[in-house]
Amino acid sequence: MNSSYAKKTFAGILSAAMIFTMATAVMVEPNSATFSASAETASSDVIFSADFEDGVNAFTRRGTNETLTIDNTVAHGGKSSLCVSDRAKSWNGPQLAMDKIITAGTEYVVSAYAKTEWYSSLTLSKQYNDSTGTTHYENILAANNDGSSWSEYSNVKFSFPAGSTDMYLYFEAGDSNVKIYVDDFSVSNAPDVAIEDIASLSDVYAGYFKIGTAIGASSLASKPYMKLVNKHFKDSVTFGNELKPDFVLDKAACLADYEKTGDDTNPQVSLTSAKSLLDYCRDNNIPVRGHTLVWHSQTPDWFFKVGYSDDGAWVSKDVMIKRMENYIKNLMELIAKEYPTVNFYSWDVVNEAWTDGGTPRTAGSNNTTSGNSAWVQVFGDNSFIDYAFEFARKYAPKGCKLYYNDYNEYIGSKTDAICKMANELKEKGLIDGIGMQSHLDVSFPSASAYEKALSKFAATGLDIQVTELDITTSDTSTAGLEKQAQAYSDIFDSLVKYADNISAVILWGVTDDTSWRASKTPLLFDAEYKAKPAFYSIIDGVVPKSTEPTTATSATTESTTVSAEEPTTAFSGKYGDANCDDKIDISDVVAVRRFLVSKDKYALTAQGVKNADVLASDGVNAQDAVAIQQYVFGNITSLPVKN
Ligand code: 9MR
Repeated sequence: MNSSYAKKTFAGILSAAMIFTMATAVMVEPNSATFSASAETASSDVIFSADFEDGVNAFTRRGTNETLTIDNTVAHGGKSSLCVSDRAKSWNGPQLAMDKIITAGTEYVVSAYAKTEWYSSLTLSKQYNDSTGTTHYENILAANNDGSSWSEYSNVKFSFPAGSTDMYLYFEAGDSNVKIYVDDFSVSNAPDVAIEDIASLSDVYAGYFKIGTAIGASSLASKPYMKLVNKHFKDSVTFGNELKPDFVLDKAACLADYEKTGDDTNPQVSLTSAKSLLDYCRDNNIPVRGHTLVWHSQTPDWFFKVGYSDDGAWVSKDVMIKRMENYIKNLMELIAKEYPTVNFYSWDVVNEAWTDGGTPRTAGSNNTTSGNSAWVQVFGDNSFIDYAFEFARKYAPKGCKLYYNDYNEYIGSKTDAICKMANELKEKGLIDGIGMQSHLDVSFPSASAYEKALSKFAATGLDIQVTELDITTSDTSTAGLEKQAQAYSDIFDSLVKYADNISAVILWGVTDDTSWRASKTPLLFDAEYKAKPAFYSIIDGVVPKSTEPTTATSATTESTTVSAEEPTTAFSGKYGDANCDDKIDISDVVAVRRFLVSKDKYALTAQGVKNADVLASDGVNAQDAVAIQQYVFGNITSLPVKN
């Protein structure tokens, strides 16, 4: 991308700061007492409500001890609320059975007021059984209540995976001694929000590389979310969890097979968790990145233990080689049999096998000590990688490309270890590419450090895929989001530079609120399904591959000039003030960028157009936005820009 998206503006303030540790769960901890995670408009389509004026309604207790009463001394609206007292465990509290109220696989919003008797964590959660009968407990919104004011839950999105049964919404509180109060509770159909009429990301990058995203089974329940997937990320999807070892390895079937055959080297697999996603990819003809076959994380210990027992001895290397081969064989065969038309164009064969220092992981169970590897425990070293690629090559569908995938891949010693391993596997014809996860932050790594890793990986001659891109920011103010946009722009500049070596760029999710790093808003769309400055920054200035025009992108090629009929009177506006609010600030930069993407949708007034044309009379274009931004950040001191 020959983008000039204010590249220089922030060059001086990028600094090396933090290295990520990989978290395994996301807690959404809003800092205000109103928790809203929904699209802008609540549906008026209320399908259940309870104001607790006349009784506890359909609510029941989760445990056996609690007492549910109507309390006439504490109320949000009306005269009373639901009070849950005599709690004995933190998970005790009020629950509402949902099976007769909602349909699994569809998105809804819940609104309520809740409080605790005194300060405590207060969590809105859901419980359900999946189609195998396994019970899941998942937080919808985890926060604290100060014990005096009501926490407002305003149109908070939730859904249950298709096929779920025994579904509940419930509140629980960390302090098992506090009473929980709930009032004005309602469930509504989620509004079907229209998505913005803007350029499609995968169209903008057509000819450069595929653009894709990660989705989960729960994503399918949200119509607006899936509209964004279909518009911007239709080249490729990765399942966030559903094809990982802990989702596909079927312990009950493994034990049954072992009992029947006496052979514990033929692991049985199931696509139950991935079914709805595979159906979606089949029905919409969307190519899939398989993620992931061999990983130290999200893999049960019993897979490595004698007789598939939870607490048995580790198996020998010979047994594990057989298990690994049969696991990969069985999985590939099951997918080919049940989903013959789904295009698995690539697979992450091994994930995260090297430490940042370029050494193998410590032997042991990741489930006991995070970061340890049961593969290293059984093999003694990283020699399991060769076997994994050998078996993947043997059983993966024809044409499916095989990748080694890792994070912090720009840290020198890790880059070098990956390159060494990749070159050796390449010699043997076992590997096709390197996956750079790319979980980045606005402050680290620098674009040049990232590009250095790209250049080293490109030098192996293997393909590169950016497999899990997101860029966090702790500052979610307008200026913070602009800084994030700059970081995205810088990374995409490097990716375009290496486009000949890169076949796919995959974002790790679509909207911030559903990200594994939600509190740091790392993605291109916000919770209201609106494109963020980061989105505009990466489509800005991309020269379409097919038509090769002489100027900027499809979105920005048209310069808008003030009508020729306009008299050429002296300028009487305020240069830079694109939104005519009498101030020149970052919102003017955003207004200009949006205008360049869609003049209809993000129209500027005639005066706004004149004010925005700070490069003097050549129409509004991307360079005007850059100049206004430079002015806002003090890099230039006056507007318009004089030649
Ligand atoms: O996005 C995944 C998240 O839902 C899971 O809780 C987490 C658990 O390990 O895994 C996340 O995906 C990871 C990916 O598989 C490998 N690279 C790091 C990703 C983020 O943790």
